Amino acid sequence: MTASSSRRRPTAGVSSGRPVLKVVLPILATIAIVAPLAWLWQASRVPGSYSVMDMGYLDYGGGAMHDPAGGGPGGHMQGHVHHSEPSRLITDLVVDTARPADVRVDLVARQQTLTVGGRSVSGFTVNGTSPGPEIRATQGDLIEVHLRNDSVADGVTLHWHGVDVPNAMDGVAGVTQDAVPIGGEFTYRFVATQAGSFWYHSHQVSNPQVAGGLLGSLVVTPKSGIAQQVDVSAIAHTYGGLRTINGKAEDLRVPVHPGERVRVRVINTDNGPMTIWTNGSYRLLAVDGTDVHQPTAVTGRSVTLTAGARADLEAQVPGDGTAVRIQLSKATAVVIGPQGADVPPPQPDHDLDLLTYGSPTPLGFDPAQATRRFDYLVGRRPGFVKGRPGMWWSINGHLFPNVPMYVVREGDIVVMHIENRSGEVHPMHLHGHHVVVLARNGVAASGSPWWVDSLNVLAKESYDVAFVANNPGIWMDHCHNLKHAAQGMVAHLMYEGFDTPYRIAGPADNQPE
Ligand SMILES: [Cu+2]
Repeated sequence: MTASSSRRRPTAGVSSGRPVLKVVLPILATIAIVAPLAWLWQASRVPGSYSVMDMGYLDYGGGAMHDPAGGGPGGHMQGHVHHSEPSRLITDLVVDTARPADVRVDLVARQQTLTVGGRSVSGFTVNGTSPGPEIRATQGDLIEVHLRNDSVADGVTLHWHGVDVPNAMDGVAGVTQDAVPIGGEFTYRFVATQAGSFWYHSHQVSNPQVAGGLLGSLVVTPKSGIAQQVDVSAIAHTYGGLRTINGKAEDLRVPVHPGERVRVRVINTDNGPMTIWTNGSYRLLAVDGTDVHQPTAVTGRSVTLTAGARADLEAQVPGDGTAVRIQLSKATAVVIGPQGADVPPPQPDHDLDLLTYGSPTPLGFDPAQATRRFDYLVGRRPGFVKGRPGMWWSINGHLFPNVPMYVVREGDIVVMHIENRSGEVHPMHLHGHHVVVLARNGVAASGSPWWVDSLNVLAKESYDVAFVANNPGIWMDHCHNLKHAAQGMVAHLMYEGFDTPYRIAGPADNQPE
């Protein structure tokens, strides 16, 4: 029956229909493949100018939602928060304008050729050098930095890495300010509430500008001073493939008398983690500007310093006329004491584990009382970012810009689960806050509270971190391998009720990554 009817039909229709199908079917098949790709491509594109407030979708972390209609997984650029009350602009988030500055610094940014290790490298300077001048302040000081852009074509900003500044001073182009054009100026004012080792760098077109040396150190000492006789900063930076300390492709020699103690502030300004080790014993006094509680003497262990992170090491020069050698990689070292110690000591097989180093002391808040719990799951998958096809970093399965916008309220206790399923290491950096590590791979921290602003998350590792939402504004929460950030590994933490007048791209051509 079926056969005969199908045999009859051809005479009626197929002789004329077959050529049509031959044309239509491949077209339909092509559309079936291309249409979703075109949609994905379209969804990955970012407008010529946009607010970060419109990025991705709102993630309330299980906490209170101001406007349920505005939440949930939205699509492309659908995440804008609709407030029933007018939101405050982050430009209001500044220190007391009537308070005079205690430390005042003028910084001039220039785009120029650097000479590193006898080689010419195109880069950037601050006040004519790279790194720029070290800013030193005493805890509690109001620091005022006057930035002028002399010749950086793409514009510049200054971000105070590790300093929990008021949001309007965070220096992120397109989020907290416009990029400063050639001839333009910007004044940063913030109080150095925390003593420790920090650094500043541009957050406009940050990957080339930071790699090119638009950076410097910021050291805040306690009012009571420090216990060590010598205090030295060592900025580890790679210029055009050359490893340097404080801009020089050679060992940093610090003359110190036998028996004296020295504090070495190592600042990793590169995109990848570095390993530090010594020929003797040391104590790790502070991590990311926060003191370790009761740090013990360490021998035969290296310290891993992730991109953007700082480690304050204390070493004592032996009384026998030898020197201490602190390797900041195989190529460069800080040599403390008399001449000698010219041979790099062997690199230890094991790392100092900050999950267990030092002794516990109260955190000042209870993470078990968390009011928000977020996931920051880093993966890698094919797709489109900014209209370009490729293998891209994903956050909770989403590609930039359709990534989570983490929403908090002031006073929230926040727990974040960071998990790295991307196959590569990521230095995770939350602006405006320090987070404390609760656990790594599910193993609870048992040493000193391990406070960080830059966290080395290896492939297949997971971390649970916690913080108190005590610094309102809109804050980047991104990978500090700035190449990865430029590839879209950027999300934001926003406080409900705040908005920014600045735009990514736009007339100032703001490009924070
Ligand atoms: Cu990364």
